[in-house]
Amino acid sequence: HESVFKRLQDATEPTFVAGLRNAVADVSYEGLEVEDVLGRYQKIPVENPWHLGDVRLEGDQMSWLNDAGVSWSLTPMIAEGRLETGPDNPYYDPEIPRHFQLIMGEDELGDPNETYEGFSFLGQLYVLDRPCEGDFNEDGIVDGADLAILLVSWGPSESPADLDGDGLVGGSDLGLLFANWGTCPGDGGGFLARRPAGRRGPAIQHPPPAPSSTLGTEIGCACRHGSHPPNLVCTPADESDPSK
Ligand SMILES: [Ca+2]
Ligand SMILES: [Ca+2]
Repeated sequence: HESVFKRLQDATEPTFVAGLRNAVADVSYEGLEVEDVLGRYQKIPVENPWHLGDVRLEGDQMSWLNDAGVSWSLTPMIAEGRLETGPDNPYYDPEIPRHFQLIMGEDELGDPNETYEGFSFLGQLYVLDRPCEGDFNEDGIVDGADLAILLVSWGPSESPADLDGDGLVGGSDLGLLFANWGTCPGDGGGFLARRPAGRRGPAIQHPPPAPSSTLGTEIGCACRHGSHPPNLVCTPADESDPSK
């Protein structure tokens, strides 16, 4: 830990500090599972193909494969908050353990929450590139167009609009969509919201804009006070709303 603290002392870059603070703070990895860390990652910012890659699981073997085609094995130590690397890691140093330190997200007060965000490696943040929940038309923003798609699928459905996967497009999916309103990807909090504009998609706005007032109010009431599908009480406002 000595080297970590030395680097922490020397660190000035906010993202670096954020990553390291997770490493030294009392972060709970309870509930985090191997499946949660699988997927595609990107370093912020991406500067070369080593900064994009996938954490994969083939059989029992976890590995990292970057876009430069370089791969090394990982040993998941999820409960301890890290993926360990070994001698096949090009950065391997027998004197210094160089693992992927798992990073949990932060709430508005900067305290760790239970959302897995990515990992830090060699002091760099790699963020899990998770699909944008609620962005059904994949235009990089969750807005009225996506809401319209959800409303059309209301009821028992195998539509992608069934965000929580319970076989029903309903109020809980609506809640998830509103939770991601305007932002893509992420939860609108934590270091993800402070990251610079990425190579893909629009710059992340912080705080995310609220849903349009008319639409939001009507849908919100319908959602809170009854189980009626919102399209029974709401006009398709997003289509008639000139601001859309
Ligand atoms: Ca969209
Ligand atoms: Ca659902």
